[in-house]
Amino acid sequence: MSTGTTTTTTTATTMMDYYDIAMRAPVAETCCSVNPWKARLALNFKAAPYKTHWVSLPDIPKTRTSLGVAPCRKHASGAEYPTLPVLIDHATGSKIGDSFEIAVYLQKQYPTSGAGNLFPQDVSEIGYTYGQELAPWMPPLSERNEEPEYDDYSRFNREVDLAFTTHVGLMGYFLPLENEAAKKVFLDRAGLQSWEQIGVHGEVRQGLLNGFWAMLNDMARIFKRRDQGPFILGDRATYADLCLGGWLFMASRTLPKEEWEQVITGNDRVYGRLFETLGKWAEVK
Ligand SMILES: N[C@@H](CCC(=O)N[C@@H](CS)C(=O)NCC(=O)O)C(=O)O
Repeated sequence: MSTGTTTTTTTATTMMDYYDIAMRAPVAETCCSVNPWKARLALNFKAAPYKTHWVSLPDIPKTRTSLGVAPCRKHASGAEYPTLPVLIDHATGSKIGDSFEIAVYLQKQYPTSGAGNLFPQDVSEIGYTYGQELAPWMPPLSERNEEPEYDDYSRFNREVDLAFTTHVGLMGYFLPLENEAAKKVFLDRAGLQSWEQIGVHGEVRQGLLNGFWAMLNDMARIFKRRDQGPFILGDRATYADLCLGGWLFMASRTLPKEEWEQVITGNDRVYGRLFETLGKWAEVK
């Protein structure tokens, strides 16, 4: 007779399905979408078993619909903006379509998995704010959940997103998009005809770069609170590092070489050391 005991596990053992945006082959070397990178770093941090499904950019809306995951972002027009990543955990029947929610889910469901707690301490003390909203023509960031779990991390994530998204024009032209159909999605959205028009060159680039360097320089103060790194709070990684890491992975794969070199060598190498250390959770599976 069954004793009626149930087996619970706090570590992930069932293969999950993970959805990221396909770039040009070899995709493991080119994938560069920031929010999927944040979730990938979290999945690897938690040593979760998962398989990545690469979705062509124009197919994101129908993929998200077929998975039954409602969009969590809107375009500036107010129209729904279906995005990736999405994570499906068959062990619990959970479907999660937002990188922050994925990290929270992994922590709640699998508290002791992998490298441990993604949210080990309050990070409101980091106190970082970018202090500027996005230009009105840019797709707004996802609305923050009113009362999110780990509110301090959610706020930090939003400020980092504001800081980098403001300068994302430096990277857009260099996205290693899969094909013309993927480029057309961006061109149609921006009302442009040729990929060249996406590029930011010359004096305009210099102006945006000046803002980018100033932003990175100011943001570097978040590292000044501890004696040694490589993480924001010292020798222990938190999800805050992974939020910043998502942007560093995108920048590493899209910025022209000399600009990327400046990111990782500048500011006492705080970004360079963080990026290198996060490499241990950067495997593309
Ligand atoms: N709040 C969402 C935002 C996700 C998001 O914006 N994803 C972008 C890639 S980083 C996307 O899917 N873009 C698709 C497109 O531009 O068509 C999250 O954190 O997952």
